[in-house]
Amino acid sequence: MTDRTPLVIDTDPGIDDALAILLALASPEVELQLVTTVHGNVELAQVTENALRVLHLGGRSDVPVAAGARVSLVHPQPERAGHVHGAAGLGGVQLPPSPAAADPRPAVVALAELLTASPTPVTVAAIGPLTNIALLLAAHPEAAARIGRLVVMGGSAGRGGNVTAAAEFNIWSDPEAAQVVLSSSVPTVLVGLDVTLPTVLTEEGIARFAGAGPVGRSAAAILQQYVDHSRDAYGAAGVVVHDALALTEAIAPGTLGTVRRDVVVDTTPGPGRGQTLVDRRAVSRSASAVEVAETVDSGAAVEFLVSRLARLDA
Ligand SMILES: [Ca+2]
Repeated sequence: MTDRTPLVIDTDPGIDDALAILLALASPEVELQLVTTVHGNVELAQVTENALRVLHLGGRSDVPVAAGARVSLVHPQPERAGHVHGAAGLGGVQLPPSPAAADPRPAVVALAELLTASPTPVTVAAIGPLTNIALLLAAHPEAAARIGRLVVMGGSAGRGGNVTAAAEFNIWSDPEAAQVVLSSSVPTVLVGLDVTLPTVLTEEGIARFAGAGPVGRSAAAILQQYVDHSRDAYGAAGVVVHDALALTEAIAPGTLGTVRRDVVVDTTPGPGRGQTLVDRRAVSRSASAVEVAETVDSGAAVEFLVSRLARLDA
């Protein structure tokens, strides 16, 4: 028996996804039971391979990885993010292959089976496009109803977008799926650009876990291309690790200050496509309301991440 919260990560690794997975492995509050993959930063086969390799890096090739959706629900995702994450998704770093193969089950089946069998509520951290979670809601609603907490990295209430003027990457990659998920009654925390952009992992912070040992060193190597991109594109001395902040909230609920809001996703084909329209006029009482993360203690969140990652080599 364990009092650790069962955790599933639905992911498209991805540099900050890799960091998020390692953070979960370093955190005694949660027990990572399943990783499901989804198209997003790069193609599905590549993100699945990356997930296997990141788990192997963290010494946990026993955690099953189930591959999910190859494409968005309705429209093809217009653009991937290889220019940020490297063509293979892990910043040009070649991690050693895992001895494990992907789970033969489709992601949605693996997720439904885990949710149905779990004696305690499961936290699901969705840090890629929401295609798999929308499919779970459609195909296995009784299993989806057993999700204890769904922590989504995505969207923006007041900071505009990062892939278009209006939209954040994960939501823009599959707006129809996001609308399905954010209008469902699954208890959901939305971790958007409002809290991720101010939370910067500096090169000094990276150096702390890079110096802890081989796992930290590999994590830092994966981040290097992202650090370079951030410096060249934005003149920033550090990187925003969106997915790792969402994982911090999944691991330590209450890390972020949230307010219950009604959220609608723009699914029109126009310039607003993928925008999250967060109604901030009032606290919502609706059953489908979303806990929108609005405040963050960025220093504490970064310290949590850095100190946990340094433990991987302990
Ligand atoms: Ca991601």
